Amino acid sequence: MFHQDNYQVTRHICPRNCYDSCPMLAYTTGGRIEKITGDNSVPGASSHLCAKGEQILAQVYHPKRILYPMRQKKRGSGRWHRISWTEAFDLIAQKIISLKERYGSTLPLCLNKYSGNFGLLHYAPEGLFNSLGPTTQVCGTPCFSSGIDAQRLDFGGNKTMPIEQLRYARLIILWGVNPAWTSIHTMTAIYNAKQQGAKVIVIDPVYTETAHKADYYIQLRPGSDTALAILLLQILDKRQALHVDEQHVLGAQPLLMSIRKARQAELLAAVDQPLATVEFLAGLIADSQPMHIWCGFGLQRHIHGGLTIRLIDVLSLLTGNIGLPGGGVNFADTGMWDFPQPIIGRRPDTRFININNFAHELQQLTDPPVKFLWVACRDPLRQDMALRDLRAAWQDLELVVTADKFMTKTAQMSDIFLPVTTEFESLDVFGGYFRHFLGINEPAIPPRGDALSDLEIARRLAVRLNDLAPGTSNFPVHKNESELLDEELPPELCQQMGLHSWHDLYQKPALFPHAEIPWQDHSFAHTDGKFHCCELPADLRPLLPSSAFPFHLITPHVQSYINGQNHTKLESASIYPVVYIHPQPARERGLTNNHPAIMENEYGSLTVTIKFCSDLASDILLSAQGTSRHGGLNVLNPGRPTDLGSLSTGAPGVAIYDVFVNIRTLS
Ligand SMILES: Nc1nc2c(c(=O)[nH]1)N[C@H]1C(S)=C(S)[C@@H](COP(=O)(O)OP(=O)(O)OC[C@H]3O[C@@H](n4cnc5c(=O)[nH]c(N)nc54)[C@H](O)[C@@H]3O)O[C@H]1N2
Ligand SMILES: Nc1nc2c(c(=O)[nH]1)N[C@H]1C(S)=C(S)[C@@H](COP(=O)(O)OP(=O)(O)OC[C@H]3O[C@@H](n4cnc5c(=O)[nH]c(N)nc54)[C@H](O)[C@@H]3O)O[C@H]1N2
Ligand SMILES: [Mo]
Repeated sequence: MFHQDNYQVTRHICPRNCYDSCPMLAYTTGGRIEKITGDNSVPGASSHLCAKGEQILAQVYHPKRILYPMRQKKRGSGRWHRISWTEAFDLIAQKIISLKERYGSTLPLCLNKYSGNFGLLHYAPEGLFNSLGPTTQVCGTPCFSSGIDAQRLDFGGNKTMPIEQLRYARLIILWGVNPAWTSIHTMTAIYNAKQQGAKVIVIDPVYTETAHKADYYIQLRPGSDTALAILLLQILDKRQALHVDEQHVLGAQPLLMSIRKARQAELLAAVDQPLATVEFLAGLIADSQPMHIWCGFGLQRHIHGGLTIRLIDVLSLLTGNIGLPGGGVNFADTGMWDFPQPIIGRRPDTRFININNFAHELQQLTDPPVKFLWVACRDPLRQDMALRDLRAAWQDLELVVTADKFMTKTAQMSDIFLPVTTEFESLDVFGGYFRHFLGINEPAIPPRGDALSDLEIARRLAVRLNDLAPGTSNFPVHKNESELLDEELPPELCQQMGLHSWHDLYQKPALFPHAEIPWQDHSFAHTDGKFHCCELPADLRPLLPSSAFPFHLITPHVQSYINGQNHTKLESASIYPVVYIHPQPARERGLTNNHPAIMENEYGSLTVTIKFCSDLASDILLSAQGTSRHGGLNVLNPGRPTDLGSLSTGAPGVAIYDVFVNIRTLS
């Protein structure tokens, strides 16, 4: 903290699930935060925040933020009344103890938590659950696990190059990523690279804002990137533009043999592109080094998502781009995963269920069933797959507790609401998964209302549990934030980041350990030191629309807020999801611009509002996730598993964009 003019200035870092993980400064006067800016005191950070950054302050003071614990008479009734923390903890503790007695097990207790705040101390709910005994918890991630596994299988690990390196790139391929919306600071680096002469290509079924800014745009069929990557490898192989360094690469020849055998006509049909387009792209790749490919998370939200990334890694390697400044393939950096995270208190007997298949796995658990659900940092009843089944599974839960800042869809179907602090009201440390920023969130203001941090909630509940039934929890209730951070960030780790201790983060943010040029010496992280090429499975066909459900439904991430977190904008949000459609198929179905329609498939149906968009392919419907007041897009989403993900996260990824629907008029 320091003082500037009349302000107390505190250091922060946006702890959301986002590529950019922006360091921030909060300016407080008279006990109220007046403004929040980017903190550019660490190299690469910006003084500007994104559109969602502007929502951050609005969230702290929004009139709809819930500041007191509450209890609901009947789930979904909206008949909430304020209770004290003592009452809340009593109700929860009694339930936990009685379930433990009834089932002779703590497995009926389930935690569903993910990415509302990825701060190190925000893993306290996991710690609390693990302190009770073996419980049921979610594993896996909807974001990026297929790609994480893919790169781990190829390189042996996951590293991103700092985006400033983009200035050395001659060709930048933005493949299934829309940074103009989801990572605006990378756009600045891309514009800089363009100014230095780099060409930018966007490959995306949707003509995104990023595509508008690119030199070239390829509108391919969703899920057909595997075919495109094979085509490119085929063409480059014929041109003798691929080079295999046997000393550092395993399995290249068998892969190339399969690639040579693949039928070009079938591949071209899959991508729905003329050969000339693919040849043009291959030509650019052959002639432009360094080439940088950014594989987005959107790219791998298809059943072959992992394989797609593996083939793109091979493309980059065999064209000699891995290890060059500005070259290589960025996806995600798991450097923060190497932190010890003792607060979690991991145990071998946790019953993990797939976060991407939560509804079905919940329904299948019988021995013992889940009866108590604690939701934190998530809104599954808006964002999860198989939403209809999740709503059904919910009925069997005896007590649902949601810890959040706002009355989310999930909170509306809970029995108890626990109000949590924002990143301006409690101490924590956080690091990203794409940029390498590590920063502190120091309290700028005291907790608003009765809000408590997730950590403080865990501590107080543990105390109450032990009052009622001694020995129920061994959560470290006597350690304060500072002591816990000492354990999270031990001296060896701090040393690697050039810090004496995490307290240095009060002075300025840092960078967690990372490579400037990943895999520069071609010494890969597998035990044999080699890059491991994938094999081509026999069946590579992407899922395609059918006559009953002739549209791909793509539901990407939106610009001005994150995921379903449109809390501060809900008032102005549309009631029904807005679905974009090309005017021609719309007219064929008698649909009118700006009018309601029914979108449906074998899993469900929902009312949407139609908007015409002539940029779209005629078999694609587009609707940004989380934008409407009613929500519900994911009733149509079965949550098909992707090919990879389990290796690193314990569960496969989810093919969020392999969804097929029909659309019709209301009557
Ligand atoms: N503003 C904002 N920023 C965010 C988020 C947010 O909600 N809002 N969410 C955060 C989170 S949790 C995540 S996971 C990331 C996601 O960030 P991104 O990786 O940018 O994610 P998506 O929006 O899922 O998809 C990106 C693009 O992939 C395209 N795409 C879909 N299918 C295919 C395909 O088959 N092939 C190709 N080539 N492209 C395809 C989509 O049309 C979309 O334009 O962003 C993070 N940052
Ligand atoms: N159709 C469709 N569905 C999708 C996706 C898609 O692209 N299309 N994307 C998927 C992806 S990649 C993701 S990551 C998920 C995201 O979906 P969710 O995992 O549900 O995440 P959010 O919508 O970001 O909600 C996080 C919640 O955490 C709360 N929160 C914020 N800070 C804190 C805190 O400190 N403590 C607590 N207890 N709560 C806090 C926020 O208020 C918010 O309500 O959605 C998935 N669902
Ligand atoms: Mo995500």
